[in-house]
Amino acid sequence: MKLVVMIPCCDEEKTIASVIEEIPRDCCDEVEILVIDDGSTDNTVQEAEKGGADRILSFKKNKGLAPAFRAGLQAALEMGADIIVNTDGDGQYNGKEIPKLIEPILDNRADFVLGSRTKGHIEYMPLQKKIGNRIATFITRQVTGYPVSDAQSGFRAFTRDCAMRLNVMADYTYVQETLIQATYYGLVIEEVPIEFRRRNAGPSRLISNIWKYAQRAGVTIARGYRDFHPLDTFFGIGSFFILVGLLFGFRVLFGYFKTGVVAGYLPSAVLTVLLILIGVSTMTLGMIADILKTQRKIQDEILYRLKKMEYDNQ
Ligand SMILES: Nc1nc2c(ncn2[C@@H]2O[C@H](COP(=O)(O)OP(=O)(O)OP(=O)(O)O)[C@@H](O)[C@H]2O)c(=O)[nH]1
Ligand SMILES: [Mg+2]
Repeated sequence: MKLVVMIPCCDEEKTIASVIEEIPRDCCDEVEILVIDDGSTDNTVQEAEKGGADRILSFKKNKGLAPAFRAGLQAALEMGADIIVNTDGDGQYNGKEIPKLIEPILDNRADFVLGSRTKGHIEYMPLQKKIGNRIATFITRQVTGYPVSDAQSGFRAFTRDCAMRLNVMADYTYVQETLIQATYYGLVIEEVPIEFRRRNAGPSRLISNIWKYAQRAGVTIARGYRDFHPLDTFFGIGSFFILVGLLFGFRVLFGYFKTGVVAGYLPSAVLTVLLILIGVSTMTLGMIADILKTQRKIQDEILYRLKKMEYDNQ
């Protein structure tokens, strides 16, 4: 059984070596550490080497956390990982908790294990981040139907098969998208309480502004929901327009019964037609999106089989 611990990071020269050193090398038959350096402008790579990273993947320029995560999963599969753990390079997650994190996978109970900070212990988190976390987790829970308690956690473990099933498309954050896909494809998720430490070295690299993060993560969640639940999305929006249109329609109808003419209610009549047309068009888009969902499912299945052929037959 081989474990690959992947650490996507950007400018974490102060912490990366200690993060690597903290990872227990005896929690699986074989443990390797993969660092994905996303165009760091400091000495992250040299420090990762000093810390004992087994493989370092370097991007020439910064591509973002989600592309780094995607590349990391691919590289870990190439390295022959049976289990993949993702952790951060800033030392906020405790590497000594990896055995606890992978336990549900070793026990064959789960495909995807999520380290939950809210079920565990948070040493420090600014209030606005705490609120943002709660809101994003609540939305992810509604979208996935899974009672997740900390959707933004970066301390996660995946089985090899689960890693092959995931196709991260976002360019900013992967955390919610992976949960949406895993629940949609029926993978078994389990949460494990974990410790979250204070960030000691410098400001957050990912979340410089909580509103910008909310906007970008919000778009990713909305896209995920739209892609996997197109009928609910477009029929929901379409029904709203039709309902409002009908309300105006009733106004026209009552006016007609009262006065015998429609002329006095012309603006309402026009609005009725317009809103119902928009509603019906939106529903039609939903049907097209539903066809695209089927294509997406087929493509995900093809990619899964290609990955199996590519990585399992090396
Ligand atoms: N690949 C890549 N990794 C990044 C980027 N930005 C941040 N990271 C890494 O993603 C992980 C999480 O980023 P943080 O900035 O710590 O985000 P956070 O933990 O949610 O926020 P803090 O609590 O303020 O630390 C860390 O390992 C970062 O080095 C990026 O642009 N590309
Ligand atoms: Mg952090």
